[in-house]
Amino acid sequence: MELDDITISRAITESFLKDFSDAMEVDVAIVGAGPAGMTAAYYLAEEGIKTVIFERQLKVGGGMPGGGMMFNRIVVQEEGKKLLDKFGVATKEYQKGYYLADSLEATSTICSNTIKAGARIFNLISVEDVMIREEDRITGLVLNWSATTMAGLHVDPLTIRSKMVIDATGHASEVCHIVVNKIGANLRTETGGIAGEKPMWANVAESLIMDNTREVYPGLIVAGMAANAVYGAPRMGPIFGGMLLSGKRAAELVLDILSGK
Ligand code: 48F
Repeated sequence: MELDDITISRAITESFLKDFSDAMEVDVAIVGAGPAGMTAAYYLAEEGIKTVIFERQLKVGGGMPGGGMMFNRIVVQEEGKKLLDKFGVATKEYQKGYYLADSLEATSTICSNTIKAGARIFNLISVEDVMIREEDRITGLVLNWSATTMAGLHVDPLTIRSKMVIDATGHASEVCHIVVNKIGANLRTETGGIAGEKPMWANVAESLIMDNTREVYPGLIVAGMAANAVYGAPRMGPIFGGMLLSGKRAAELVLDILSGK
């Protein structure tokens, strides 16, 4: 068969634009394709919820592929191992209760499961603002190509509508910061603002993260490291069980809210 370059180009652009247009009205829009965001998307898509993730970087996985200080291994505890088992990621017991996984296998396998479950991931797109309607409820996201920001170009963004948004942006908790910067300290935290993450303490961080995974503003759930940053809990470094479990918890909260529970 003789290959036509233009057919290849059309296949890519037509298919992408169709999917991007379809993603403009979704049930759930997730910001960040780290472990928490992808796990949330997986559990939502599995339930037939129309879910999309926007990821700023070229790669997915956030802090997961880098493991601990570029040693490409991650550690999970017993509860986290159960989720890695479900995704089909191999683990090896290091000591009782500490399980090791290859960070690249974990990242790629969780990503593959997430897409195969029906969630769509758009990389290279940054969320730069939120859309607020209906009595101060978050109803969508404002997007731009990450490359426009990197190049310092003055290009106006585009907007998508979603019933719920999940902030899974990691340490930066960017969506929560956008809300506070734009409409004041109105988050469902003690002060209404962002408490900021505390120094490394894996044991405490991992135990607090589930409770910190909450609807922090109407229509906005905060998950993963962003949840601990917003509620003033410690960071935890390269143990990842809490990220996976927080993503799952975020999906459960969204399912409850969407079903009116
Ligand atoms: O940082 P990240 O992996 O967040 P997470 O899922 O997991 C945290 C761990 O990696 C690690 C840790 C574990 O113990 O503490 O830090 O909570 O993934 C967040 C993703 O969000 C993207 C960012 O590029 C990263 O891949 N991101 C951040 N801000 C935006 C964004 C934005 N405004 N628009 C799009 N993507």
